Amino acid sequence: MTITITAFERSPDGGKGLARDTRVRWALEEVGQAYDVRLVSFRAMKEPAHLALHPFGQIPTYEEGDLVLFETGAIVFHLAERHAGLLPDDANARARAITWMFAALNTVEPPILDLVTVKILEGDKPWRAERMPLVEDRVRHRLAQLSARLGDADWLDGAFSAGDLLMVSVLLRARPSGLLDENASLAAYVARGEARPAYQRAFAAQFAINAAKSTAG
Ligand code: GTB
Repeated sequence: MTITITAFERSPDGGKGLARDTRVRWALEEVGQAYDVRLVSFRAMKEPAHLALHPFGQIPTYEEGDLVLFETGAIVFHLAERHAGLLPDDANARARAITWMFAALNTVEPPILDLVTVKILEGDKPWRAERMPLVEDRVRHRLAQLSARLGDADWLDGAFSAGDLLMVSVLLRARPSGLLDENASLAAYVARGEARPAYQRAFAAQFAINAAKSTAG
């Protein structure tokens, strides 16, 4: 059955892979599923046709026959459940990998998103200068906790899993601030994720769209 996802017609990051369609593309590549992409403009995302797929008017969405999903965690989980490669067979190991999926989205991503909010959306507000160090310290603290748990391991719990896929995706969002590279062990963890052939294919596919748009002006 054909799988179709949506992505930004023109990503604000110009193809750095930070928009959330990249993590869905990565999951699709890891499990060997071909997919189509429908590009949507910011205006189209808020129109009824897209809102019927995504109640919050965002990307990515996922269509497979008459199944429509939104929320990257749910999409990655769906792929991981139905195809081999992203969740272990052992029930307890599987539960732990799912725990890391939630940890990535519920515990690590929020402080990183706060950083982006202060920097971009609140960049001109009078409280920015006072708030930024607090938000940065919260990210540093969370990254330190995560790297303490990772230790010398390659991945969070045994073999690479959907938990790592989401964690690496979330951590990539901290890289532009410099905070990821302050933590050598997590920077190396993210680099291991980026080195995976499936990630490389996902990154190249989203980059090609955005590079084509830049060339077209
Ligand atoms: N919780 C949802 C999920 O995980 O699927 C969040 C989805 C979401 O935030 N989508 C964003 C969106 O559609 C795109 S990824 N935003 C448009 C809107 O809300 O109107 C967030 C994103 C945007 C831009 C960059 N960037 O340029 O670097 C990175 C990430």
